[in-house]
Order: sequence, then structure tokens, then C-alpha cells
Amino acid sequence: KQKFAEKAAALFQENRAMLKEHGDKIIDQVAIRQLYGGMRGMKSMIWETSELDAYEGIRFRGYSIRELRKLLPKAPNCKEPLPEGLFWLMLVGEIPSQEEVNWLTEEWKKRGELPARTTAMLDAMPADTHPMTQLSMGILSLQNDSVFAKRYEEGMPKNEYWDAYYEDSMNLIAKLPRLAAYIYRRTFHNNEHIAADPSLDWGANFAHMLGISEHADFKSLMRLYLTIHADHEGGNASAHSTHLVGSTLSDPYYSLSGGMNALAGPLHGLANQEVIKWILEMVEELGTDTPTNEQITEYINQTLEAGKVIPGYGHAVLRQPDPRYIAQRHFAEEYIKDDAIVSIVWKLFTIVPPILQDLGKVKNPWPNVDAHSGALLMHYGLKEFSFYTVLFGVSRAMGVLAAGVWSRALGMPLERPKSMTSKAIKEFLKKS
Ligand code: AMX
Repeated sequence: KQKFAEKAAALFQENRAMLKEHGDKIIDQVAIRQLYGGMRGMKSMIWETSELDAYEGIRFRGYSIRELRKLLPKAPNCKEPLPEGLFWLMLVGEIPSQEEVNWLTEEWKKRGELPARTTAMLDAMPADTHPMTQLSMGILSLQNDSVFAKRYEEGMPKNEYWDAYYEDSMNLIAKLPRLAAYIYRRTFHNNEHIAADPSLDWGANFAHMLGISEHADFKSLMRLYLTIHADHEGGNASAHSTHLVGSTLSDPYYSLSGGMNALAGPLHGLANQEVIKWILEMVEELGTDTPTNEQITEYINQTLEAGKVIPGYGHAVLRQPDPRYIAQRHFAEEYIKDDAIVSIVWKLFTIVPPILQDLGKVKNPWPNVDAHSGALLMHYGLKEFSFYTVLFGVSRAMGVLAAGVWSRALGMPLERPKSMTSKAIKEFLKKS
């Protein structure tokens, strides 16, 4: 917190000076196409924690996923990074030492307990409530304890917003694995829960509380999964929703719940459940888990002819295979290369892109993060795919909340872009 405070105070001053001198410089132009096209490519917000390049993929504070798998501190006997280290990097802007990451692990353990009202609320919900609905409501149920909301009511001055936002974010991230594991166990395992193991780090403890596999490799997978899904710059729907809600000075609970509602859409985070559902339906329809390339091609064409998208393929920004896909592929190559569903995922990598390319309209025919994740989870026994987006959400919380602390520290104002009517566009065209 101290390190963050120093860096944030310095950047706040730098930005003020920079805005005074250069605030009127034009950084982008907006085409009518972008107003109708989901604002693709429009530079319109500040996001400090990560930046996405269409060809290189995501970089967190300048580091690629490949670099971070080497550089971030690790748990004993694990090759994958501790997600706690990525949170530190996003917040503080420096690769943490092992000691610093251990501190964060311990801090989240202290803050991890769920209040009884949250579990009581979840227990009162029908068991067939989608896990993402449960996650979003579970997060909101924690809002009673918001430090930000309480201090705001008490008259907190602006220069302390970040401090309260930090405390809430730390508490919320610490609780998310327990909340998510509770949702999983109540929905799919007779409401039988597994107590947290205080000897484990954040990601491994989550794996343990899910209770699917005590295999060390599954814990490694969780650490990797929770690291690579954390942030994808600010414009993606879950990040942008969290940012927008937070800009009204709603606290982190309201903001993250809003972000999770955006993540729950099939064009965004829900794609990870859609991918595995689509593959399992193919296996069932064909009656084999070793389909030929011809059979897969036929199945893809059927999906497209039915007017549906191929889940896990395409991206609003990326124009290359997603490095998050590649990281998961490397994991699979090392640990589970003989898995039948993994083999299908790899076959799709060669078959889907040329088909999408031939459609002539798809800007990125390559796989995104969601094309691979389900196959890995299935292998270790996490087969209930309606839960997959919750895993994505637990990870995404780290990025969007770290960014939220920065937004409050930098004094970001209420977000309020200008909208236009189609009539106004026509009038503009008449004049131009
Ligand atoms: N299968 C079929 N058609 C696709 C396609 C796919 N995977 N990806 C894009 N297209 C289509 C679009 O639907 C659009 O068709 P239209 O003009 O008839 O409406 C056309 O190609 C142009 O789209 P685009 O500019 O290439 O993509 P976009 O920026 O509008 O959308 C995305 C990006 C991700 C929503 C889209 O590629 C898609 O629907 N992919 C499948 C769902 C998916 O995997 N989502 C997860 C993304 C990653 C994440 O957020 N977790």
C-alpha cells in the first residue's frame, strides 16, 4: 500500500502537469463506423495495469505472458506463477519479490472469510440459478461491509478514495475463491463444502476448495488460469463495465458485480462454457471423441449455416492466436497431451481459421483464450461447464480492481461519453 501510494502520488502530479501542457492535443479521430461498430479502436480511456497489442497480445505492465511465466514468483515445486504476483505487478508496477508475494498471500488469507449472510443468500437461491448470477449476487451481498461506502458517507476527502477502494478490493479478491467454491459445491456437490486450507496460496486453496482433484497439476493449472485471465486492457466489456460503474463512485462491490454481468455474455466470458458445450455436442453427434478432419469441418459448417458463431474464435482487438491460448496449450502439451478433448481443441486450431477466413468478414480467424480453457478443466474433472465463467471472473477481479484503485488515485472523473441519434448523423452528413 505504501509503495502504491508513492507511485500513485507521483503519477497524479505528472498527469496534471502533462494535461496542463498537452491536454488539447488530438490523439485520435472518430469515424461514423466506430459509433455504429461498438467503438472498436477508439482511444477513450486510461488503464494503467495492462495494454493489448493486436499482434503481440496482452502485456501486463510491459511484460508478456511468456515472460511472466518465467519472472513471477512461484509456489514450491510449481512451474506456473502465483497469481498474487500478477496482482502486485498490476497495482505497484514492479515484479514482486518472493517475500512480497508471500505477504500478499498471507494478507488475503486473513481477509478471506465469507459472512454468514452471503452463504444464507446463496442457499436460498434455486440450485439451477446460473453460477454467474450467483457470483454477481454473492459479490453484491458483500457490499454491506464496503469500506469505501462507509467512509464516503462519513465525508472521506477525495485524496483518500484510493485507500478505501484498495481496502475493499483486497477484501473482495481475498473472498472470491471461497465465494466461487461455495457456489460450485452447492450447485453441483449436494451443498457439501470443503474448508479452506491455511497452508495454501490463493490459487491452490481455490483448487482445494473446489474439491475436484487434489492433484498438484490441477493446482498449477489454477495458478496459471487465474494469472492469464486477470486483465486485457480497459476496453473489454467486463473491464469497461467495472470502470464505468466505479466512475460514479460506486464501491468495488457494485463495480465488480456490474463487470461480472458483462462477463456473463456469450460473446465475452461465457464463451468458455460455449466452447466446451459445442465440442461435447460434436462428440455426441458424431459418436466418437476422435473425429476426422472432414467430420469436424462438416460440424463447423453446420454451426455457421445455422447462423451461429464458432465459440472461442475471433476477437475484437487481437489479430493473431491469443497468447493466453498458447500458454494453455503449452500447459496441455506438458501435462495432458494424450487427452481426447485436448486433441480436438488442437485439431480445431488448424481447421477453423481457414474456414472463418473464407467467410470474408471475420477480422480475426484465430482462437482466443476461451478456445482452450475448458479442455484443461474437463481433464481434471471439472466438468460442469456452466461454472467455467466464474473461474474467469475470479481472475478478472484482480485486473479490474487493481485498475479501479488506480482510477481513484488518479482522480478519474465520472465517465460520460457523448451519444448521437441516427437523425443527428444524417444531419451531420448533409452539412459535411
Ligand atoms: N464465428 C463466426 N463468425 C464470426 C466469428 C466467429 N468466431 N467471429 C466474428 N464473426 C463474424 C461476426 O459475427 C461479424 O458478423 P456480422 O457482420 O454478420 O455481424 C463479422 O464476423 C465481423 O466480426 P469481427 O469484426 O471479426 O468481430 P467483432 O469484433 O465484432 O467480435 C467477437 C468479436 C469475439 C465477439 C467475435 O469474434 C465472436 O463472436 N467470437 C465468438 C465468441 C467468442 O469466442 N467470444 C470470446 C471472446 C474473448 C473473450 O472476451 N473472452
